[in-house]
Amino acid sequence: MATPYQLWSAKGSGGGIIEAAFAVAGAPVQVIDAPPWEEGPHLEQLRQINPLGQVPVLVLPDGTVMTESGAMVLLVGERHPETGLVPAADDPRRPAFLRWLFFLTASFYATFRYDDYPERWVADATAQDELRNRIAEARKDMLRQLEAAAAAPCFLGDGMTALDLYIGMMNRWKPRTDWYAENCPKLTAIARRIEADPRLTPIFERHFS
Ligand SMILES: N[C@@H](CCC(=O)N[C@@H](CS)C(=O)NCC(=O)O)C(=O)O
Repeated sequence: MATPYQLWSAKGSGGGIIEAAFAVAGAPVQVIDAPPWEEGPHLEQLRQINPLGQVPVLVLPDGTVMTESGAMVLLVGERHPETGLVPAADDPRRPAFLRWLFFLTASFYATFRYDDYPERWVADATAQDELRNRIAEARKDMLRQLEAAAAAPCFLGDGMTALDLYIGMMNRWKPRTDWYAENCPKLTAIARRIEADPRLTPIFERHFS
């Protein structure tokens, strides 16, 4: 039997986005639970394949290691073009897709590294609170930008793309579902649609039960 794709992931993490991409592609992936926030022998193994100690990490059937969820969804989408997860180079939605994929990963997702672990960046407790609060506000500003740019029923209009998978999963993260429902109705509608997709509902149930 061919070596499967291996996904190092953790409950509630961005690994769920990659699992969702594989589910849409109908392609098998072996999920390895490696929560970076829990002590255990998996931590050293995780750091060996990703020195940042983060999940998700995708190990390809040929042994190539990929970090960065944005790179992974591009790969899955390109290897499974029939999914429409990644609009093709000549698709008019392509520039917006690339823009918002990088916004979601490089600007938005990246913030969690700082306010989940403020003690890594500043020693003083007051400074840690300030860092947490400022990042929380910056994150809400970014979500308002996303809300203004969102179409319906999917982020780019018709046709689910990888952006919708991010929006679905991130809806459960800070500032949490209730804030989204109150402030970002379009993102909320996209997230609900994604969670209700029968290919994806089991992933959400596993990640958020
Ligand atoms: N840029 C990375 C971010 C990954 C990330 O922040 N992962 C979180 C879990 S959702 C993590 O592993 N946090 C632990 C840490 O940063 O130490 C990506 O897009 O994959």
